[in-house]
Amino acid sequence: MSLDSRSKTLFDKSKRIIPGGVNSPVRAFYSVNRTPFFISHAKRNKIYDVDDNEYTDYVCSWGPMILGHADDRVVDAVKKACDDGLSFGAPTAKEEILASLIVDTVPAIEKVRLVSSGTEACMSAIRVARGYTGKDKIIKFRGCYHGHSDGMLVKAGSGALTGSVPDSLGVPKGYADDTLVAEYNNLRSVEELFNENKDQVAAVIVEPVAANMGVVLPDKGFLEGLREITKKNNALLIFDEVITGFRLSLGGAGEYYGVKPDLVTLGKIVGGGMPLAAYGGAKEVMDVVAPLGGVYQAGTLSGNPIATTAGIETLKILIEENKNGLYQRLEDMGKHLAVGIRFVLGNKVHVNQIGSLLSVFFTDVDVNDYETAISSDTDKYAVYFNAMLDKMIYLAPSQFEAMFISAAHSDNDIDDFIKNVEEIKEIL
Ligand code: KE4
Repeated sequence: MSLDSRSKTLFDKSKRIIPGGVNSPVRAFYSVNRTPFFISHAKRNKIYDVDDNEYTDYVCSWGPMILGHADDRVVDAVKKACDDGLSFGAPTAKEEILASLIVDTVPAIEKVRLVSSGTEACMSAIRVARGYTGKDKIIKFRGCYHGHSDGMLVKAGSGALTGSVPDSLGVPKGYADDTLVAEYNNLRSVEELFNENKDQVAAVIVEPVAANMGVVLPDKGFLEGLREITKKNNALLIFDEVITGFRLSLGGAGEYYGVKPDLVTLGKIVGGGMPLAAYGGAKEVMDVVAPLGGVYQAGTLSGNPIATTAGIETLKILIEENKNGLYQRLEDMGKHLAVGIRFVLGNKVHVNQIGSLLSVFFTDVDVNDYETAISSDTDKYAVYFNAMLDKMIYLAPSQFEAMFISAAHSDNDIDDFIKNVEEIKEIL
């Protein structure tokens, strides 16, 4: 991309009136030292910038586009829905239809509330846990990201880690005091926090597969251990499935690993790319939510008719395609890609992969927790990112994010990816 590209012009203009020129930090490409591209459109597995460059997309809008971009069936339904109005601020049948699809596919969810972002889903689930248990403290894991609500920006992952600013300015000390930080894949660190904060912990919130320090898989028994420890301490277990929900399997990580949390947060795929997320869980827990119970949560655009249309169509397609082996095909492509990258790059990298979710870490150690994840060479990752972008392959512009494969990708894309990695391996 030439430096005097339309993207550069747009970036310069945007920087004057939008902080950092972007509406979400990781899009600024700051950790890969490159002017970010501005997108004009996308279709299936391809994304196009304003300079008419075509890339094969392995970001997929950070997960929502599991069907591929601009799926005709979803777009047609959304276009049709627009003719009936964009927002009412009153209940519609579509909210019940989407809620039913979620309840029927996510094992732990008996009741669900629709919101507008993953951040809002996590923030609300945490408030429900506090309201239900009457306790204040929350245990999260270093490197896990649960959106940008104040209490969660403590040793967070994703953009907060990318900018190596795990904590955030503007978070009052009091908020941080009620957020306890454990180590992912380290049950003892969780037990120690419970022992040091007897009867004060409302919940443990975890990404069942961490994907915001790069993809880090749960050790065998880790999730089961969290279930046991939270039960023993009368605390709730919250699975933040904003990324893994409908990604690892139709029922998400809870179904994949056979562990049933008390609350689940969903985002990304559940809205089909529109601003829609959700939180839900056991009826007894969710019944504390207003107007039924005393935990307040609200939203002008919650359950928006256009966003619910995109979510309904997306979930209906996933449910149907699941019968035709969609998730197996996504897993096969993920495995094919991981094996190919490992073969070409050897011990230059460590690749973690599960289903259609994977990360390439530039480190020679196994990555199974926060410490080993941050041992990666982020400068080397930036070289890899730029070299692959020059090969028209778009990856997450950060070592601490994930790669996503969609149903619109093919084995030819995977073979092409591996061929390109082979061509650049000398500089890695
Ligand atoms: P949103 O508020 O961005 O919809 O969701 C927050 C969130 C919550 N939980 C998990 C596990 C998440 O991964 C996220 C958001 N993911 C990041 C990418 N890792 C969104 C991309 C961005 O921040 O621009």
